[in-house]
Amino acid sequence: MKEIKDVAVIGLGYIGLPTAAVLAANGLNVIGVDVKEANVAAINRGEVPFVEPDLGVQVAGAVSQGMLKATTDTPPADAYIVAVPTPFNADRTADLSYIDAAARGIAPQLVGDELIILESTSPPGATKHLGEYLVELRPDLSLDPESGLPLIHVAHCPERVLPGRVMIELVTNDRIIGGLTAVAAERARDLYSAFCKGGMHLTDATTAEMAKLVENSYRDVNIAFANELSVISDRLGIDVWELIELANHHPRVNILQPGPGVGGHCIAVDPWFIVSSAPEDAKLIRQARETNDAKPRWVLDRVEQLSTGKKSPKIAALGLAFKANIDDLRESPAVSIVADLGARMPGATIAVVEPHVEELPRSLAGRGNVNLVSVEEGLTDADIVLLLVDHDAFKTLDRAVLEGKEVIDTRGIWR
Ligand code: SAJ
Repeated sequence: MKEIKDVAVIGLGYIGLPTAAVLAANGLNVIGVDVKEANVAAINRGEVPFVEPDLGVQVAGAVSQGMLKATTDTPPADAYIVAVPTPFNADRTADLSYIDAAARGIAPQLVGDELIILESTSPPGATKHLGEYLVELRPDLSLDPESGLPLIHVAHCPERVLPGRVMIELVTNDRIIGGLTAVAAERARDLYSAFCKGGMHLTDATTAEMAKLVENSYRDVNIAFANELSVISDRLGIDVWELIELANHHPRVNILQPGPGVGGHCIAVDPWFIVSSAPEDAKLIRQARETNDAKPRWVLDRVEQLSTGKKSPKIAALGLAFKANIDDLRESPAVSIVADLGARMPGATIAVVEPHVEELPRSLAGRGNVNLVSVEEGLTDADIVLLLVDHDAFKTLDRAVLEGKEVIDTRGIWR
């Protein structure tokens, strides 16, 4: 069996680049592949095209030692790690086109005995699809040990690292490794053991795919429960955060926190991959998505109620990121709430405060009644203060500045 010395990592984004850097730091010869030429050039200069603590040092070190290079063309390698996006289509089925494109790059380079690992979060069956597509492109190779043809080994190893802690969690988290065959899983485990200090749990590919989706769906369902409680509590005139805090004193209860909705590119997306693979059965998972997706609308309705009778209300919207203390605006409920407010209330002025960004995202930038301002400016003459993200900077605000204003605190930080 071939010893793995050269690894190609396809997709140098939030997961692929850290994985490439950590493999290179542990003695493997790594070639990173990406379609974005500017990112490839930056990485070859030892620079990182996005923010992730400690990643810059590792990339710079690996590049200067000649262990990490980036390119736009997939090279021959002993192992391939595919870490490309898996967004969803308009009908919420998974878009596997980036995985297919990666396969078309890999296929011509294969000679047999390579290990191909899919790391992208994927719907059940995607790893099998990748394996079958590779052998369709290369009928001289096989996945089947009985075939008599040279084999390729395909496995799924989903990433589960938390943005902001990627370089730590890559090393310390447990990993789930699902092979199309037992040999594929074992070979993937051997590769990850170069840097992974967590437990490595071997299974089949579909179970590994589902495990990742289930982790994020578990969180989504729990947050949906909290969001539903917040709507019920509002109707009953009670404080949902006190309610949850009290219930969580029970030794077997651990309810998460309500908010303005669920954002990010994982929890708001992954449950749909389960729903689309079993639409008749995934009732609770679908309902949780719908409950969380409905929360921004509920927040909007509350702002509108408080604005009734005011001719040109001044609204301060605090926070745009999808969660606290980060600059990531992807799938952020705060962004969609501000965009909808701007459209639904043309007479209102919306002062957005987001200390983690320098400019408004494109979806907000063109709106005449939405501006990015400092926290002082935003609060000075606001009629309504709408807290959307629990950034530390907002938690430490002097509450006196809120006096005399209508306050909607969607994260419960000013209770
Ligand atoms: N949120 C709430 N209430 C809560 C917790 C979170 O409303 O009590 C909201 C956040 O504000 C945010 C969204 O949920 O809008 C998601 O935030 P998150 O911190 O729960 O998760 P992500 O998306 O940053 O990262 C998740 C993690 N998954 C789990 O914790 C099970 C991470 O480990 C995964 O690697 C990541 O998804 C991924 O890439 O799939």
